[in-house]
Amino acid sequence: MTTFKNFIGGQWVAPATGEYFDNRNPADQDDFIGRFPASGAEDVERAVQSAVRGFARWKNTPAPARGDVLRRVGDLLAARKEEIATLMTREMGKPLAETRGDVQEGIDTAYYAATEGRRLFGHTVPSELREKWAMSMRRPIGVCGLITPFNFPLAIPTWKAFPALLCGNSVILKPAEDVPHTATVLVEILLEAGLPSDVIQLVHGMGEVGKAIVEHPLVPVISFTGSTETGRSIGETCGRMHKRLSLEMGGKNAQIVLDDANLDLAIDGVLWGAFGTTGQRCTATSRLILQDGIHDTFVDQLVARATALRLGDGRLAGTDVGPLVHATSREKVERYVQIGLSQGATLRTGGRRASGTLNGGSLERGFFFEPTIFTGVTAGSRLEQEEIFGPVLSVIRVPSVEEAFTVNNDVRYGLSSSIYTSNVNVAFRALQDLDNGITYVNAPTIGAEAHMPFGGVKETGNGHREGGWEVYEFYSETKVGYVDYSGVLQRAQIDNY
Ligand code: UN1
Repeated sequence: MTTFKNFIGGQWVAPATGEYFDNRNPADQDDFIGRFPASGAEDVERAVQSAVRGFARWKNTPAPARGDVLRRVGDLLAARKEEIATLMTREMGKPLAETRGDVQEGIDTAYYAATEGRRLFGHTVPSELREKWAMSMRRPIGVCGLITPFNFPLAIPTWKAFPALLCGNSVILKPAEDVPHTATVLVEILLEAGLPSDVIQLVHGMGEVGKAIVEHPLVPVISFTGSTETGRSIGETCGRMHKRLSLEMGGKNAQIVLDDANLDLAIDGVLWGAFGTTGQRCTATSRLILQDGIHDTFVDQLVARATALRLGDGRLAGTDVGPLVHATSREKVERYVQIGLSQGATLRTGGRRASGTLNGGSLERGFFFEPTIFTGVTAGSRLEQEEIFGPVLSVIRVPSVEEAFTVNNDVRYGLSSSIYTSNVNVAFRALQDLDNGITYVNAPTIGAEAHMPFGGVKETGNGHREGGWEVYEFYSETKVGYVDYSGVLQRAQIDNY
């Protein structure tokens, strides 16, 4: 039996609780990966004490040198890309092409962070007074508590950890309990690349570990990706404790297809957006808004293509769609199928657990669910409004561009949206009017690139962005410096006016 450990205080250690949880392959519950620490508040306390010491030293390491460590991390991830992709697929199910992409997103994030070590721009501006210098610079903040989800087991921890580290902070990582193996390998790589061992702490476990991190007074920065409900409660604690908080939460993303669209391209797009990662992306396409003129033809072709998707072990060539991550997420999907049926939507394909064979065994050993499409979904119904996080696509029929925009915007979330049209004016209107953090034109709702800001409006986020240049502002504090070299007292706003 493989028993894994936490990384706390510069060592791989067993949890103070003495307790563990099992990690199994969601495609085949008979495939046991290992047992991982079910840690508690005492483990978090040790991690924080060590991270505070790590911060004191790391913040004084020059940013270009911090960047050099992250460049080596990128090199090591690249060298081990195939191995990490394979263990990630075994751990959470999505096909190898997608886990390779997940590792690549981490590599991209590492190389971006490495170069940022030679930027971290401040501003120098003219002073309103003579012989006086006015400038701003970026300072690290302290210990950052990072709580990450299962769906991008490598990429999302790197989105948070690499900019946090580059800015000179120390990090406590609490990965989702579904994907502890990938996080373990990431920490091994950070250490191998030369990160001082008290600058990174890895604490495995369930929700109480995250809670202990969020509530710890010596952790001033929290970044969380997950459900809106958990994010709201983290936000309440962080508000009370004056913590800096970045939230990435739910989505109910729509792809709009207008009558003038390239339909083949739009079908490829929605299949990838809705059923890639088994619909378990914050950016997944869960609504398809079709204009009247193309509705029927589009649905017929889409249903045929979705029904032909091959479910299976993501490590095998030919698998299009892997399993859901665990039993409770499949139960949630099943509940929403019932909700859709009871609200009068028409089930066009899927709607049930998959049967058939897997590696000579049965698909029933995993949490497989057939790609599911409902048509006749009413705007405002629960199926249309609520995040499902599974392979369920709701089709809404609209008469006009205006109505398509209204339906897109009329949900509580606002992460990504997509529009297929050949009309450049309408495309630019969509960029302007769709209430989302990201809008794609003639491309699906998924596919954000690591060097661009990532995040959503309304209940998807709290105004911060991951990725790109903006995330470096989240993980650093602005400091302003004035240097008066005139040799006399100069009173701003007074002596010069
Ligand atoms: C997420 O859905 O949680 O844009 C992240 C994408 C990926 C990242 C998704 N690059 O789909």
